[in-house]
Amino acid sequence: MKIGIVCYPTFGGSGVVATELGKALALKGHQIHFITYSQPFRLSYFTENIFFHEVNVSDYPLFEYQPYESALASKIVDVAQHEALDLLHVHYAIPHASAALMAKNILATKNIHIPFITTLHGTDITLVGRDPAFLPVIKYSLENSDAVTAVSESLKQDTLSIFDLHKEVEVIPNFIDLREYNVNFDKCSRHRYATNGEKIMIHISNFRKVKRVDDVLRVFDKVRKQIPTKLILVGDGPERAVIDKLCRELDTCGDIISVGKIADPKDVLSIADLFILPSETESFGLAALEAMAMKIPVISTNTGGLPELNINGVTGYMSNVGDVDDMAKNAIHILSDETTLAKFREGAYKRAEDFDITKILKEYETLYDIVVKRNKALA
Ligand code: GMT
Repeated sequence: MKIGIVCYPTFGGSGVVATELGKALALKGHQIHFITYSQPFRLSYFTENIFFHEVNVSDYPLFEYQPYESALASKIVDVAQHEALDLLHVHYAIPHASAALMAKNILATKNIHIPFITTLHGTDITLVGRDPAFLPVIKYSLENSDAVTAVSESLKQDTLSIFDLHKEVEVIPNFIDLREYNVNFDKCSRHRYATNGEKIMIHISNFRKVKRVDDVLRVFDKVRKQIPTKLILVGDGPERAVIDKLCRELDTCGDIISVGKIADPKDVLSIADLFILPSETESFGLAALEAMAMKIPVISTNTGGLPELNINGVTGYMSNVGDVDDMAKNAIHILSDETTLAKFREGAYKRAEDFDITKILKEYETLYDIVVKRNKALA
């Protein structure tokens, strides 16, 4: 099948999912065309089945805001027509679903009938999407998508209620390729970060408010008072300054290592003992799944789709949003002895097996077949 994939190419879960999906589909012989404004950050190589089409927006002096959505729709039309795409799969509703719908309508005037699938990832619904500035356009684009998928049951329910949507939303969870995690990582750097054999906690995010990175620091502060521990922060974003200030107030900066944005975090995960994700809302928590695939237990909140991933007492623990005392208590329990840690490591890995790409890829391929056949029958 020839599939166009539209996504955000920068750091963020939806771009990771879209890119890894494209790579896996290409390996299975599908021809994949990424259509986006820069090369997806996880796409470090190209194979014969992967193509990249850059969306450019001219910087006219008249524009205070660049009309990216129009440029994207035009590029989709061009690629769909000249590469003879069978299907378009857009990740993150804003503005990808409406651009895809516009492209589909334009293509129909040329007697080209191409269906599109919209995959919802989280903040496109739970934060940005519910903003009245976007809501009518997203609702209309979802209603007119040929299929809509959500990465968790929780996100599906949010979508149905926020948009009062009378349309089927299929849940296809996020995934990891376990083969990439079952390799021998060079763990020598562990001794550089934890010179005196300390435990290592890790947090990975885009440091937006919704991630509550300040709670990461508060939990860490409580844990290190009981167990010698270091904290590795991976990523960067708008909350950086808040974190820098808080670590000075708590006097924890000396035990925190900020490594910035890392395209593929497996190496740094390989030296960690515990992952922490205290988000306000989280539709799935791909970063937590990636940690679990590296046999790292997860301390998270119990919000959104996290209970569909993290199993209390097995893969880690969940607490109410903001309950840093409970999160710290649970972290200390897991880190307090090697037998407990080993048991949680095993539990985390076993759960990650449920989300292996070999299972999830089939679900996407089945949906692609259904949508393409239905579209052909209608055309
Ligand atoms: O909001 C973000 O953190 C970024 C966003 C994205 O589009 O990259 O992440 C969302 O999608 C991920 C991939 O499906 C999910 O794993 C994250 O849970 C989700 N983030 C939120 O819901 C906050």
